[in-house]
Amino acid sequence: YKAKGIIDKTTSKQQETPKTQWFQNAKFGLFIHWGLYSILGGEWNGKRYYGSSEWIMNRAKIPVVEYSKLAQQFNPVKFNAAEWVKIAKEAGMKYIVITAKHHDGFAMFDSKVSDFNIMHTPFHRDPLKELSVACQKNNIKLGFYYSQFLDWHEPNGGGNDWDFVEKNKDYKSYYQSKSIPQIKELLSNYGPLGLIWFDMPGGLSKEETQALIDTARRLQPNCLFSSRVGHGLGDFLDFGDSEVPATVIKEPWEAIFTHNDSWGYLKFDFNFKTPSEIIRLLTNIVSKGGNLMLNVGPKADGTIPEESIKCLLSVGKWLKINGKAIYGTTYGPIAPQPWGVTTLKPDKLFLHVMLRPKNGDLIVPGVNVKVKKVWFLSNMKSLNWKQNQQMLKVKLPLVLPDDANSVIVVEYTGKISDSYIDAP
Ligand code: H79
Repeated sequence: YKAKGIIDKTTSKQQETPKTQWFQNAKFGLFIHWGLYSILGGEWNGKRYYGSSEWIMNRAKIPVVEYSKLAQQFNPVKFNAAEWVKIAKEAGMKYIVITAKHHDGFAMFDSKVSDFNIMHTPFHRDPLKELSVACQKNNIKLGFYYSQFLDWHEPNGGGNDWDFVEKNKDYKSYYQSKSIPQIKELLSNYGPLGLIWFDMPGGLSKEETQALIDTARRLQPNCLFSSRVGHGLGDFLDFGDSEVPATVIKEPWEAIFTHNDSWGYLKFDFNFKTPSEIIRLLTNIVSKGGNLMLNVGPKADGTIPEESIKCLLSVGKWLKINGKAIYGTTYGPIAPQPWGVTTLKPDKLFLHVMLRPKNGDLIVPGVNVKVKKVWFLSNMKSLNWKQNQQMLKVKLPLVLPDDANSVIVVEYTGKISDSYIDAP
């Protein structure tokens, strides 16, 4: 799904500090897909379904009555909210978004609206409540993914054409009886939320979508809503799943990627991205002004796969050293170069060197400000440089401090020109 159009900024304009400020400074978030599908891990009746495991009910056309039985065995006794939040924190992530309800219709929280929820499992605990407590303690923003239109459990919800007949459905009654009441529960019972992550719009006109947002805003004026609420509405932009836009986007935006090839836990998928790949992905996204929300798929026992934890902690190590060039920056004013990309703070330009030029000369075009000093962020070592009207040239050592991304700080005075605006 692609976000269309641009977001409604009228509310943020009225405020001194835009309410999207925290989001734009955050840069790195954790996405968590966790639900009944985590029990199956991509396998149903001995058949394996590669790819998005949270889609298994749809892909295997599992009848509602069959799928619902999974609730009787959901018991993630190893779930520990504090541990998950600690992992996110150590990874350098500033927000967490977890599936409150995915397309399968199962509420991972205590809902009075529908019994198809986690309190009606042997687990009998509300993990979203536990996460909200742990997030508040650790100063991490919490957001909920909520599938507002697709709901394969409900006769009038979108998407299930194997139990129900799509053309007979009354989507409005589904919104009125489940979707909107559950969104209200999420906005009322879990403290202040950073955002609601809507996905896959449908069944509502623009006016009705606006009314839904208005209802939600009355409950939490500062909560952000993702653009996948539909009709060009929402507070920040999401593009397609695993999609990075080609160039700088100046509106608040986020790219979502998953650690392997599935959002939900997929027991036979070990195609995990390496820490270097994540660091470079994050860097490229931040240089275009966006956030990376990286997804993991916890198992049905409540643990995050070991591969994901290891990778996250490794990315966190890099961020501990290089975070100054990521958090609170704006997009790079210099177009991408063969060696890498840039990010910006008012008096510092950060060069993210991901590929060392063979001759060791790092050419940075378009630096039309007075350079004062150039050094490696990680070890503070000064670098030799020369500047003329066309470029800044930095002499690199034979070996760079970091394999994935060695950040160079360029301290300058003056106002650097924005090549995305000023370019002919
Ligand atoms: O929650 C994750 C996905 O389940 C959800 N968005 C992310 C964040 C999503 N909903 N819809 N889609 C993604 C697009 C649908 C893609 C599909 Fe397929 C292609 C559905 C059927 C074919 C991918 C492949 C999913 C199942 C098989």
